[in-house]
Order: sequence, then C-alpha cells, then structure tokens
Amino acid sequence: MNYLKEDTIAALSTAMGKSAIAILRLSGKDSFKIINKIFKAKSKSEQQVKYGYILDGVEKKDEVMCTFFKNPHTYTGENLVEIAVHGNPVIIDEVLQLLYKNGARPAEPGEFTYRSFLNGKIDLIKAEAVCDLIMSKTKMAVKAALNNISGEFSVKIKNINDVIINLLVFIEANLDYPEEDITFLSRREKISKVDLCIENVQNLLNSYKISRSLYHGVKVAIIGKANTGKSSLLNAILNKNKAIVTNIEGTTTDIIEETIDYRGISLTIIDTAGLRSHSKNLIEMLGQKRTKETVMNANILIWLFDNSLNLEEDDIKIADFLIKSAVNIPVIGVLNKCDIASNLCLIDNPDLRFIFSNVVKISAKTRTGISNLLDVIYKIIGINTSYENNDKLMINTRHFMLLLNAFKALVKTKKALMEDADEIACFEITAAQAALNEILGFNVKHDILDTIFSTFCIGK
Ligand SMILES: Nc1nc2c(ncn2[C@@H]2O[C@H](COP(=O)(O)OP(=O)(O)OP(=O)(O)O)[C@@H](O)[C@H]2O)c(=O)[nH]1
Ligand SMILES: [Mg+2]
Repeated sequence: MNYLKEDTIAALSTAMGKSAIAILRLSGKDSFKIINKIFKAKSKSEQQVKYGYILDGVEKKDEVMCTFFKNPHTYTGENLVEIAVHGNPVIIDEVLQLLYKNGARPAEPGEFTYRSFLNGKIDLIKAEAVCDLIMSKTKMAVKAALNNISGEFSVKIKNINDVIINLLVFIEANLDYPEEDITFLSRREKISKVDLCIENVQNLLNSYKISRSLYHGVKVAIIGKANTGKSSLLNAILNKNKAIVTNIEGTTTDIIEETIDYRGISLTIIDTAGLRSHSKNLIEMLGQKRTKETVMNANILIWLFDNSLNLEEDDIKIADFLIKSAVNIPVIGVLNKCDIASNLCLIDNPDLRFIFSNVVKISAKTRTGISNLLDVIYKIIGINTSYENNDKLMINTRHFMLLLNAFKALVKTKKALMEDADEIACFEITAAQAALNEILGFNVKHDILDTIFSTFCIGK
C-alpha cells in the first residue's frame, strides 16, 4: 500500500451512483493550492463554506459547495477540503481527474482515516471503529461502534494501563532500592491491584463473542428430516410466505434465507432441504449436500422434529452427522406440530438429548412458541438484560488476541508476586502493558496497519 504522507490525496467519500450530492475529499499540504487552481468562488465571502464552480480552464464542470478545513483541527489533521458536487458518476469522475491533474493522487483504501491515526487525531481502536460503524447492520451494532469512536473502549484500556504503570513504579523501586527504608506497597496490595487488572481484562474478553455476533450477524440454519415443517418455520419467523410449503417430502431442494433484525441482532434464518436417506431424486440429493455445507457455516442450528412421529433411522443419521461435523455449534432441538400431537420426548431420549443446548416446543402452523424460540436464540448469543442496558463495545479479533496476551501476562505477574519473584513480575507486567498499548495502536507493525486499513473502502 502506498501510504506516503507527503502526498495530497483525493477520493470520493460517498457511495458511487446517482444522488443529490456527492462529497469528494482532498487532504494534504497542497489541498488549498490544488483546489484554488480549479475552484472559483462565486461570492467573495470569507466563510469556511464557499459556493462556486469547478473549472477546467474556463470550462465549467460543476456548480459546487467547497468546505475548507484548516489544519490541525480537521479529520486528518491536515488541510482538508470537502467538495460537494452533484451526485452524477460522470461529474464525480471529471472533478476527480481534475484534482489528480492538478497535483493530488488517488487515495488508497482508508487513507484519510490512516492519516488521522498517524497524526494523532484518533487511536487505532477509534480508527477501526469508523469502518465498523459504517458496516453495522443494526441499531445495537451502531451503538457499540459509536461507543468505540467516542473513546469508551480506549478509556477502559487506559485505566488498566494506569494501574499497571503505578504498580511498575513500586515493583521497580523495590528492585532498584531493596535496602532503602521507603514505604513500598505490601505484597497483598500489589496482588490486589493485579487482580483488578485481571478482572477488567477478563470483562473485555467476555464481550468478544457478543461483539462478533453484533458485527457479523448470526446465521441460524433450520435442519431436519423432510416434512418436519422447516419451511413453515422460516415463514412463521419471517411472518410471510417466503418458502413453498407442501405435504410432499422433499419440497425444498435449495437454500432459502432471509435476514431479520431481532432486537438489535442481525439474524439470518436459513431453510434447508430435508435430510433423508432413501431419496433417489438427484435435485433433492444435491440440495441435501448444500444442507450439510450450510451446517458447517452456521452459528446456531435448529434441528426440527415432527412431534407427531416417532424417532426414525434418519434422525439417528442426522445425529451422527452433527456429532461428527458440528461439534461447537449450539443445536436447539425444536419439536414442531405441537398443535396436533406430542409423541416424541427428546428431553428423555438418551441418544439425542446431549446434542441439544435447549429443547423448545412450537407449532409453525399456529405460530405458537416462535417468540420463545427467538428468545432462546438471543440467550445463546449471550445477550441478557444487563448487556442490553449497559454500554456495548466492538471488540474485534485483533483486540481479543492482544487482550488474551495481556491476560496471560497478568496471571503470570500475580504468580511471580506471590512467589516474591519481583524481576519476573516486572517482566510480565511490562508485557501486559505492551499488549494493551498495541490495542491503542502503539508499536503496531506496518504490515498489520496495512491489513487493517486495506479493509476500508477508498474515501474513508
Ligand atoms: N399441523 C401442523 N402441520 C404443520 C406444521 N408445520 C408444518 N406443517 C405441515 O407439514 C407439512 C410440511 O411442511 P413444510 O414446511 O413444507 O416442511 P419441510 O420440513 O420444509 O419439508 P421439506 O422441504 O420437504 O423438507 C405441510 O403440510 C405443512 O402444512 C405445524 O406446526 N402443525
Ligand atoms: Mg421445506
């Protein structure tokens, strides 16, 4: 990636397409020089926002508004201009080409935010959250990303680091002046400070799983034998006739899915072809192959049973398949058609019961038990009332790995302190501090930064 700081960069910052306005951004030391070559203000106002024309020589290219931001109080920390042109791809391209012709170069992905990070305007947590905020699929995800941008996650890391710095001072003083008669922290006091850090890091680690569900959404696949009511359940959850329902076995031969926002979580509900061994129909067999692939990519499985039937060989085959392939995926056992019968008692079946994280009774036909089923899914994701009411954060895999390193180093620090091995404690707690600082963006290797910012779109 060519993230050269000296260049002045330009890009379209809004989505390409037809719209009322589109914003082009220009940032770098020559921003004002370049814009003044192609922009002629219509009024002589001294205001930051100017109305006028973009000109190629004398030829008018568009009627625009230019907003001038003088460094250092700008998004990038550099001189920055935002040009609001008419949202037509032809105009956008012409104005961009003019900017390039007059000294700017095309911005790389995420380069405006990268400059903001390099110029100390934002830390790495906040930079990453800019992308998360734009990609967020639900209100709850937006809230979490916004909390990161507002600095709530950064403050938590800084608070842990403050305790570590304070501890380091005492441990180092102990090592440097063992004979001096200075009041040092007692061993118990030091350990209780480390415990506090461990607890706070642990709390952040615990938020990782929910963060990932918030960010990526959750895929819920409905599987089971043919005719158990999988498509009926999809339709009941969506509250519309999305999938065809008949009493013929093997009606669904392909994957049918739709995404809903369920109380802040983006849930993709996936209906699959029924699994049965005696089918000779090629299309159905191909559909069953897709069902098995879907299982591998799902986050949660609903294994649907027809409650009016007894267990059959096909159920045992599905159980074998799940035990082999879906080891870490929670499986909800759902008993359907409870409006007509209740023959099957999965709760008591020793061959199957251990597979299920939960067992739920429903009737897809009468829509009984659907909201209970969705609540069970919500709980499996890890969301409870306390999570709903408290501040949410976006913790990504990079943060998680570094938090884990910090956690391990803090546990070793505690052990060393308990054994009066202050030198080891000093080494380990410094390692914990380094891991936490890396979350904020200190001493991050260039290739890691490149990877982070390359996932951004051009113009961010
Ligand atoms: N009484 C009753 N019938 C149901 C219920 N759910 C589904 N059915 C009926 O069961 C039959 C099969 O329903 P589908 O939803 O097509 O079943 P499926 O599991 O998708 O079937 P395949 O696509 O063939 O695997 C239809 O006749 C439905 O009307 C229920 O809760 N109660
Ligand atoms: Mg079906």
